[in-house]
Amino acid sequence: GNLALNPIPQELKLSDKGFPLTPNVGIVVDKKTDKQAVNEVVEALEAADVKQIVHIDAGEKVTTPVTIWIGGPSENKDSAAVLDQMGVKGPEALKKEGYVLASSSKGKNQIVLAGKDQTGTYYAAKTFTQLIQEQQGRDWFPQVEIRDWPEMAIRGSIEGFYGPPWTHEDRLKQLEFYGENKLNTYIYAPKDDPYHRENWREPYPKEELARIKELIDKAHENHVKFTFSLSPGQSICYSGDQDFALLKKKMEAVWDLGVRSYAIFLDDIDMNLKCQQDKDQFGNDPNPAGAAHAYLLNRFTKEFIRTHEGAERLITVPTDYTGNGPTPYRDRLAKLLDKDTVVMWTGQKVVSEQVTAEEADEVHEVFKTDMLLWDNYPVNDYDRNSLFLGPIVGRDADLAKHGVVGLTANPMNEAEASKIPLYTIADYTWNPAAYDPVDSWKRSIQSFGGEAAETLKTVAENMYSSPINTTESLTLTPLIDAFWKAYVTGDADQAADQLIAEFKKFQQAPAKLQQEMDNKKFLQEIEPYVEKLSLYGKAGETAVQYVMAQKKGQTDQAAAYREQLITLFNQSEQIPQKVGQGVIKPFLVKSALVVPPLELTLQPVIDQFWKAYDSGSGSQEAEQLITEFKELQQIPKSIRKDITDKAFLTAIDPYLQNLSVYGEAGEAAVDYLMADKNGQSDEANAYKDRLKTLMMQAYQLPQEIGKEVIKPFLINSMWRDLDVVDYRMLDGVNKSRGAGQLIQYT
Ligand code: LTM
Repeated sequence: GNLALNPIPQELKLSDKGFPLTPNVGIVVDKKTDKQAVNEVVEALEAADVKQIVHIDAGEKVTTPVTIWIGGPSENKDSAAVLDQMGVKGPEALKKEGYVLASSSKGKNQIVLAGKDQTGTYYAAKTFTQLIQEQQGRDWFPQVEIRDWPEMAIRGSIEGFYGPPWTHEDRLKQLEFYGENKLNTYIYAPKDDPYHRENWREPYPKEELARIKELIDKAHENHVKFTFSLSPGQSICYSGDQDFALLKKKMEAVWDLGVRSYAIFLDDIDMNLKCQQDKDQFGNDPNPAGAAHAYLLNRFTKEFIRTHEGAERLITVPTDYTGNGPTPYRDRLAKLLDKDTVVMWTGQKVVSEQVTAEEADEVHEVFKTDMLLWDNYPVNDYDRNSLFLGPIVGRDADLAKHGVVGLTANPMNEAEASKIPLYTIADYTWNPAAYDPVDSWKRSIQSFGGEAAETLKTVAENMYSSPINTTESLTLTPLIDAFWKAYVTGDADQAADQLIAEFKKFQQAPAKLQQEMDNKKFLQEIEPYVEKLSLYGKAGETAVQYVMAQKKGQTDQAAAYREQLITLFNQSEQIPQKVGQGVIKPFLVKSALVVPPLELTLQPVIDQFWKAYDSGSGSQEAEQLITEFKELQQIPKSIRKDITDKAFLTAIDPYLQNLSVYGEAGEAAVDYLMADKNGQSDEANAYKDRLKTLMMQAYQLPQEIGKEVIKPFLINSMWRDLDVVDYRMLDGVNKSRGAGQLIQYT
C-alpha cells in the first residue's frame, strides 16, 4: 500500500481492516509514560482529522470510540491487560528499545504502543505516526501487530569530518531527523571545531556552551544519545596530571549540561610521544604509543566514567583505525585497554566498500572488546566537489553477531543532503536482514523530497555513485544503452526521443526543485550540482541531435550541433561540482566522436568479412577490413586537428587513445585470422600476442568507445583461444558472431 515505514519493522502483521481516527480519540497515559512519545502521538492526531483528544489517566474508565494506550508495562499499568485482551504478547522479551504496536477493531477500536523501555515506546509512537493513512478522505488506522527492535544497539552519525562543521541549525535539524528514523546516537567530533582538537585544553566560551546545552536537550527530546568527545592527541601529555585535569574539567562542564556519553579520539595524530614525562614513563615499553594511549583512556574510565553514576562506557578510536588485522600498536593497546571501552574502526580501508562478518571477527579478535564501526560513508571532506547521495551498501547483515555493537556514519559537510543516505543507514542498522538499498533509497527520496520527490530522484540518481558504489544515473544508463544499440542496428528515432525526454528533465530540474521544495538549506547545498546537471541536460539533448543528424547524413546540421555540443560541454566543465561523471560525461564525449559514424560503416564490412571467411576465402574482404581499421587509427589524429578547443581535447584524450588502440587491435585481429587460416602458425602466434597485448591495453584505458561493434569483433576473432581473453571483457558481446561458441567456453 502507501505505507512508507522507516526503518522496516522486524515483524509486521498488517491486515486490510482498520478504523478511522474520528471523531475523538482517548490517550491513556501513566506517570512513567515517556513524555516525548505522548507528544508525538498528540501531534500526529492533531495533524489528522481528530476533533478532540481526550487525556485519560491510567486506571480511569475509558469511554472514547478510539483509545490509545501509551507505554509498555514498565511505564503504564493498563497496557498489559489491553494487550492480553487482544491476544498479543507484551514487549518484555524484546531487545532494548524494542516495542510492540498492536491495534484491534474487534468490539472497540484500540491501539497499544508498548515499549520495552521509554525509547521503545517513543519508537512505537514514531511508527504510529507512519501508519496513519488517508482512506476515502479520512485519516485511518490499520489493524496491525508489530513486534520491532533494533539489530544494532548504536545507530547514528559521528560529525567527525574535516572542513566546515555543521551549523547549530543543521545539528538541531539532524537530531529531529534521527528521532524520526530511530537513530539513537550523535557523536560530536568536528575536526575543525578549535575547542575539539587544536585548543582542546581551552574551555568552551559561554555562548558555545549554551548551544551545546540546546543540542543536548534536543537530543534528549528525540531519544538520541549525545556523545561528547575530544581529540587531544596532537598535544596531550598522556601521563601528565595537569593535562588530565584539564581534560576532566572540559568533560565535567558538559556533564553538568546533561551529557552522559563520552569519547576520546586518537585518529590522525603522530604516534611519537611529545612530553618528557611520557618518554620516561613509556619510552621502554614494547610499543610506547599503544601504552600511552591505553594509560590515558583507562585513567579516564577509572577516574571519570566510574565516578559519574549513569555515565556510559568510554568510546575511542585508536591511531591505527583502518584495517582489520593486528599491528604492534594495536596489540599493545588492546592488551592494556580496559575492556569496558568501545573501540571504533573504519573497516578494511578509510572508506570501505565492504565490511564483512569475517572482517568484523578479525578485528574483534584483535581488540577483544565491543567494536563500533566509524563508517566513512557518506563523508565528502576529501572530495568537496561531490555529494554522495546513494544508499549505504556493502555492509554484511550480521555484523552485530560478530562483535560490532553499532554503526555511526561520518556524514557530509552538507548536513541536509546527508539525510538522504542517512535514512538508508537508519534502515540498515535497525533491520539489516530486511535491508534493500535500492528500495530504501526510493523511500528516502520520497520522504525527503515530498512533493518534489520526482525531481529529486532525477537529480539524486546522478549523484548516486561514490567510492563505495560505482552505480549511477539509474534511469539514464539503460536509455543510453538502448540508444547506441538502436543506432548501430537500425531505426534510432524512438530511442533518441526517449533519451532526449530524460535530458529535458535534467534541464528543468533547477526551476522545478526551487518550486517544489521548501528546504532552503538543502537547495543551497545542491545548487551548483543541479546547475551542472541542467547544462549536461542541454548538452545531452544536443549530443543526441548531433548523432542523429550524422546518421541521417545531414552534414550541415550535424556540424552545427557538434559545435554547440562542444560549447555546452565546455560550459558545463566550468562548474567543478561532479554529477554523472561515469555516465553523462562519457556519453557526451562519445557522441562528439561519432565522426564519421564509424560504428555504422564498420559493421557491414565486418559482416562481409565473416561471411567470406567462413565460406573459405576472404582475403579480399580482409584487405577491406584492414583498410577500415587503418582509417580508425588515423581518426584521432584528424580529430586532434579538426577540434581546436583545447579543453575539450583534453577531456576526450582518453577516448582518442582508446580508438587508436582499437584500430591497431582490429588490424592485428584480421592479420591473425588470415595467417591462422593459411597455416602460417608462427606469424599467427605473433599476431595473436600483439592482439592480446593491445586488448589488455584497451581494457586498462578508463574510457571505452567502440563497445558495440569493435570490441565484439576483437573478442570473436579469438574465440578459439579464449584463455587469452580476459573474461571481464566479455560483457555485452553475446549477441554477435561467435557468441554461441563463446558462451559454451565460458
Ligand atoms: O576516519 C577517521 C577515523 N578519521 C578521519 C576522518 O576525520 C575523516 O573525515 C575521514 C574521511 O576523510 N578520514 C579520516 O581518516
